[in-house]
Amino acid sequence: MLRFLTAGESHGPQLTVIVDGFPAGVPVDGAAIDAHLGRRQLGHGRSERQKMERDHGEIVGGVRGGLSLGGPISLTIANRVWKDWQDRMSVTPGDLGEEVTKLRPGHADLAGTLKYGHSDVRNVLERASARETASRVAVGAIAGLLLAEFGIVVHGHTVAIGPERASALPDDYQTGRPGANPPASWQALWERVEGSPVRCADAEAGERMVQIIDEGKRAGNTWGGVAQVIAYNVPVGLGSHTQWDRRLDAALAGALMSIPSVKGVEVGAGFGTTTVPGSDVHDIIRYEHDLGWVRPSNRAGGLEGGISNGEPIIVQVAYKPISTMRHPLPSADLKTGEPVDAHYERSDTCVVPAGAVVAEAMVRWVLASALVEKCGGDSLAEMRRNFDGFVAEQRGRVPAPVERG
Ligand code: EPS
Repeated sequence: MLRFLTAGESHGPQLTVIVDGFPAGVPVDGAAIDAHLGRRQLGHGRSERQKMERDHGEIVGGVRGGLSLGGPISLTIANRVWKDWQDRMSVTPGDLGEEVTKLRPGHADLAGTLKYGHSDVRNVLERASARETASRVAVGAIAGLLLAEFGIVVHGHTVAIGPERASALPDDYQTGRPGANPPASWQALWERVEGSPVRCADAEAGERMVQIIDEGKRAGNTWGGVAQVIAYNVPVGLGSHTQWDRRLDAALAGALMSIPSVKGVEVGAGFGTTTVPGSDVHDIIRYEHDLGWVRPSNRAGGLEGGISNGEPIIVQVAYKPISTMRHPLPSADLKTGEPVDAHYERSDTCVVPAGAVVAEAMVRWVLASALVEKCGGDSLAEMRRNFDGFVAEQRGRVPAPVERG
């Protein structure tokens, strides 16, 4: 079983990650982890904090000679800002500076301080901060190293920021074809996404998104939006219909909902399936002898009965506009109950492009966990034997040619 834990505060010395149950013998490339950490720091509309950090994952356990050992992998990400926060974030008793008491609507401030009995909102906001998502991205990058061994690729991109929406990806990106999964043109499209200031494949929509973020920033306001994550080459058979907590769609939705700011998760055509009849929703099944099982559409998002069906896994994730605002909403003071403006230090105007990278990481994590469950996860060699055996068995289970005439 794969599991992970993260620890650390936004302005503490470091973030700490432990990934447990990771198979032995997987090549672990620190540069790949750092590349993903760097991608999370990008995006038009990010706060000044991203200029202060240069996230690097320092592997401090579980890897030797470039290969995973099968024991817990542990990794740290230093917070560069800590040098200016050592007194306020000190672990020993002393003067911790002025308490934060002006509650931010939409953040964990009120519920968290009441729940844990704190008098200083900082005791909650430090851990509730989306700085923690750097840890998730490191975890997702480690999971991605395992997925890559099986040809599974996962990409996230922005489909909407506020009211600005990108045009949908062409149909051939949404369905899987043996040998063309993802389609050959994916690389070029993906480079456009990586080069876009808002991680958007549609350049014109991307410009409008940049504009609306700038307007939001000038107004001291924030914008949410929607990211989409697509996973290609996911084999048939991850997850299970047999029990509620083994359904892969449920695991994906739970993992994605755990990302700060996320307020909705949609699988495939999702909410769109509710306004049209079933005949316009379900993906018809064909068998072609040269291609195998073929679906001309993928409204199911690669998931039927909680099991991956061999089509690309497609999910959309809705991010609310973040709740720390330069023009704060009316709120109340934790200690006096008096009306005050909400607390403001600094904030992002829009986190959707970074959110797409975090969502990608969580999808990688869930798929890697399901793959370990399916293939047995002590070592990469063991997984490969089981994976190859399972795929070969699937290939053998094809219908006999139909006699026509
Ligand atoms: C973030 C770091 C944080 C915030 C942001 C995300 O840094 P700081 O608290 O120093 O400004 O910029 O956190 C939030 C959006 C939030 O709501 O907490 C990061 O590294 O992603």
